[in-house]
Amino acid sequence: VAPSPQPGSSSPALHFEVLAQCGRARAARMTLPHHTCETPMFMPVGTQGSVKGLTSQQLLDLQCQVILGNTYHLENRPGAELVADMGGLHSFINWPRGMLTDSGGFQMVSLLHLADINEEGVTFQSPTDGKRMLLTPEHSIQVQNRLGADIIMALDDVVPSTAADNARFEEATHRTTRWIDRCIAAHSRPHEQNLFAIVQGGLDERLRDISLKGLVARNTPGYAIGGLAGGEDKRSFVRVVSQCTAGLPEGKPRYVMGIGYPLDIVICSALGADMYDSVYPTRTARFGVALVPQGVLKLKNAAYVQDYRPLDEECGCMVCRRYTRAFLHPLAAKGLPFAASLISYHNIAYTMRLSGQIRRAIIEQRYPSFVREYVAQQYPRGG
Ligand code: PRF
Ligand code: ZN
Repeated sequence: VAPSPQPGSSSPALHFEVLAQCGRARAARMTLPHHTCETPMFMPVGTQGSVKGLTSQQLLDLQCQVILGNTYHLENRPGAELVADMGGLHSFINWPRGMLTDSGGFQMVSLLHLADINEEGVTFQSPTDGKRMLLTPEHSIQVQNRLGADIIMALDDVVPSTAADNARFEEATHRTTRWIDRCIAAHSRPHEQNLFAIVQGGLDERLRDISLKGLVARNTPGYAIGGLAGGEDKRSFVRVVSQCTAGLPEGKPRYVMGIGYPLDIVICSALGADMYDSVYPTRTARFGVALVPQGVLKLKNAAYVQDYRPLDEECGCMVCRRYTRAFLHPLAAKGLPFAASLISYHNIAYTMRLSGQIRRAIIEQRYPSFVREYVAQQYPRGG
């Protein structure tokens, strides 16, 4: 019997090929203008164009394939025009591999709390000079076209899941679909950059379905699942991701935005997601917290004063080969940038290694047992 063909797709600037499937989980290869990526993959976030505490050489050493930049932060400082004059984000930050920029709306809504959203766009007060600024779908795409990332994100109407009623979620769902048409029309570089649509709809099955149908009909090169990671309960989280991955095309990449807890990456991959991003590994490092297979180590804790083991015996990263928990403890306790930098390095190494293990388990058709072992390791008493 001939093997059944695996799903895939080709767009002018993205080629996606599923190499193996295990249940709903899949391992794929995604070719972008600047890099060929292996999925499932984790993408570290570099807000201002740099991943906090790490050099781009370190990100290369860590096998990072794509890093994130934020439209809003980069437009604010140094400005997209200046970045474009420097030859785009890749040469500005000296990063040869994949880049993805987020559209900016989510950052303004979540970080500033000053944003006011209407049909035209997102209005916010600039944190640098206090001026009122309007970010429209057209402006977000124009800025992202100037920055030149391999993947650019549609401007979506993101509702903070805590402070909203059903009518607001309904409005945001339909508006996100109307805005994707404005984003597509404004996108001037479809042969160099891939515009991804973002599924919204809160925790409501009917709204998620409306969003999925509307966006899938627009046939973008890839899709993101937005509106999650705001502290919703795990059952709702799993239900929404599951519904979205089931409703998205099999042959295109699926990106769950804002996901970085190791267990969430493991679970979303089981549901058929391919890409993740989060500040979690680097942010938690700045609080002195290291990711390990058993959970986390809070290095400020006095328990590590005489602990001469590496952070993670299984890791083998530059930090785990050179430094002990006892060495890192006082630096973390004092909140020194050096500690943040070393722990960030390890935490990214951990998350990258996890993605690789997930991928291998899928290819070797043993993902269900991998998930069971991973969960058992993190919750040894069944908690
Ligand atoms: N939309 C955009 N960026 C995001 C998200 C989203 O929903 C999330 C998840 N809430 C993280 N980053 N544009
Ligand atoms: Zn390590």
